[in-house]
Amino acid sequence: MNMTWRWYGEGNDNITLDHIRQIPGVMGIVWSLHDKVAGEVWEMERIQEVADQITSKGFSTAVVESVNVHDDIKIGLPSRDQYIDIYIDTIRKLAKVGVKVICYNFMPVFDWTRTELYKELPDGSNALFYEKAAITDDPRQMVDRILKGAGKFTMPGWEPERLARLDELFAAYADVTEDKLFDNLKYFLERIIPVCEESDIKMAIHPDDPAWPIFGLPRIVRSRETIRRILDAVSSPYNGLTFCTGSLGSNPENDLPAMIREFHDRIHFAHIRNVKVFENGDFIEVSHRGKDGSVDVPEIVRAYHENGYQGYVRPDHGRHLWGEEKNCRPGYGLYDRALGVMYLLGVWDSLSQGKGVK
Ligand SMILES: [Mn+2]
Repeated sequence: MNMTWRWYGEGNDNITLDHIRQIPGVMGIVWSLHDKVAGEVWEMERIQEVADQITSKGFSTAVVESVNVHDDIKIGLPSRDQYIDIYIDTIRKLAKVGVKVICYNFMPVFDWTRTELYKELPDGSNALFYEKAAITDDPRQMVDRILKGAGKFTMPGWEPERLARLDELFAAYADVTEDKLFDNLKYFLERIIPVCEESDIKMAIHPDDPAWPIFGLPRIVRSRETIRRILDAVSSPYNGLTFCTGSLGSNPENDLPAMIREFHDRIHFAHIRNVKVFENGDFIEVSHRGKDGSVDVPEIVRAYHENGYQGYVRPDHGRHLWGEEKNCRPGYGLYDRALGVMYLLGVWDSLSQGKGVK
């Protein structure tokens, strides 16, 4: 496995590349131009600038998370073609700085959804929490809560400017059923995958988080069946998956190791984290250790290992430890993610003893 770390960029992340260099085993930086909204042109100079910062510290630039997909593409408006042209332009530019994988999602209106950003765990740390009963019919309440909790930090998918138009966005998606959203994804993939093949960049769709529809909005990347349908829609290996155990693991019906064994050759990027799912369906993010939550992390790593997985991996969200929540982006502190890297590599290395699997 090729271990990576998500970094929000110079001046936009209190964790520096020099910090990240000291975490054993991290080979690449997962990056993006975080000030770009969906549909905006990415200038080559800006791309090159960030790529140079990353490579100057000895890291690979191979994974970008995310290039966001404009709502008009997801809704299927006539204007989608111009936004797909811009997306294609970005793919071609990213190929020039060594990008091999683009992680993206196809969730309407919201990215990941939680009801609390700093829920205290029994050990005194805190983490992102989803309380089913707190999801009311009014999405505005949840948006206000998330944006207030995030404070000074920006979060991908939670842009205040875009969410200010919430009513408008919901109205635009009113006729978008699950099948229509799927057709719009297929249309998008059919246009971009030939370019990805030329550019040698693999697309890796991120599952919906949580793995079920919310506020009446369709969500189409949430289970074995829905993922199979997407991979079959455009059968190129360049149409692949970001396999996120936290997102898919929010639904205990998803058999994650079995899904990895089935999809491994289409998984280009692995997000590994643990969630503890309660009987009422609430869930909270916990440490990466398998025993601390509902996701059998050692078995997940084993499923990758037995298939000789060479793809990119990152510890996904972490808890906030030792007071760092006062100054870190929700889910993206330093300490728990660093512990996660060591746990994942520890399991991997123990499986590799004497087998020569890197
Ligand atoms: Mn994820």
